[in-house]
Amino acid sequence: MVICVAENINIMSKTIGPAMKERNSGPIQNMARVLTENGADYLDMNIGPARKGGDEMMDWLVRTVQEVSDLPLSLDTTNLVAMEAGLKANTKGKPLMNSVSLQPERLEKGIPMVTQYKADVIGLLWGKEGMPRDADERAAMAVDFIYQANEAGIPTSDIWIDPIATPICVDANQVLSGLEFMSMLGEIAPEAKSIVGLSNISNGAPEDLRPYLNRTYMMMLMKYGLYSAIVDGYDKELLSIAKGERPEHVKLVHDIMDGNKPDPASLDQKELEHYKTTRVLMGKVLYSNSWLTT
Ligand code: THG
Repeated sequence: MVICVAENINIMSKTIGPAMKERNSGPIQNMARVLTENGADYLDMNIGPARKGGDEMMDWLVRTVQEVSDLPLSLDTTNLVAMEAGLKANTKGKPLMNSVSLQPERLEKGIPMVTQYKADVIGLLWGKEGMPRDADERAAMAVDFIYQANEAGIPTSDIWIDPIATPICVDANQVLSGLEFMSMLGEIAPEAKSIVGLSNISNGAPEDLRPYLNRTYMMMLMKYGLYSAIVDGYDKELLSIAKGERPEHVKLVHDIMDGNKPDPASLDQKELEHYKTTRVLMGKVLYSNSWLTT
């Protein structure tokens, strides 16, 4: 079972963005209802950087969504004033702060908020010099984050480490090192949780093909005990996989990762899609928009 944080209530969305700005609750509440029905475990409240008025927007958004859904919320903003407004407005279970990075100023202000509001926190592996370059840098940053949080009294089990997924069409090596890091996290900090933004991986790919990358990528991460994922809450197939309802396909993907090459002629359509997509995400085949058909 992978905990699913639905990403769809976000300010970048063509329908939700304007609704947030106009404080038009209808489209947002409709979406929150559907995501809840679809089986999401958390709803991400993504208001972006929201430099001006972010606190009012987050406060309004949290109240609006809580009127129609009992799901716990993930508060997604880099604006810590807005973050605090969301934590104050929250009434539905333990909230998830999305996120606190390793940038010194964000750590300093973000960590005390985690303890004050008894929240869970996403430890985003983004530091002074930006994004980690490989698995070892991610490991070092994860250790650093957990250490500093523990010092402030936050138990490791309240920390969800996010190695930051990047688009496959931009850098296949980053996808590989993210996976490699995930294989290490269980040994580095067995009590820490993990979270990965699956849609990041398919950013830039044709819209109709994105789900193939997101789904197979999640199956690959499941090999290393992925705890949670930020997902497209309209992708019901993805939610089924997360709930453990596609064990044969997951096994196939893990076998391929272990180097056991199935005979492509023996695979049905869906298995073949997972096979091809796994090979692309493993860096064995160069990504192109026609990876499924060639
Ligand atoms: N880690 C953490 N938080 C995150 C991310 C992460 N928050 C933001 C992001 N990544 C996850 N959320 C989204 C939200 C939308 C999309 C991708 C990731 C997306 N949207 C479509 C697009 O841009 O084409 C369509 C938007 C729409 O119209 O709804 O792809 O990695 N901790």
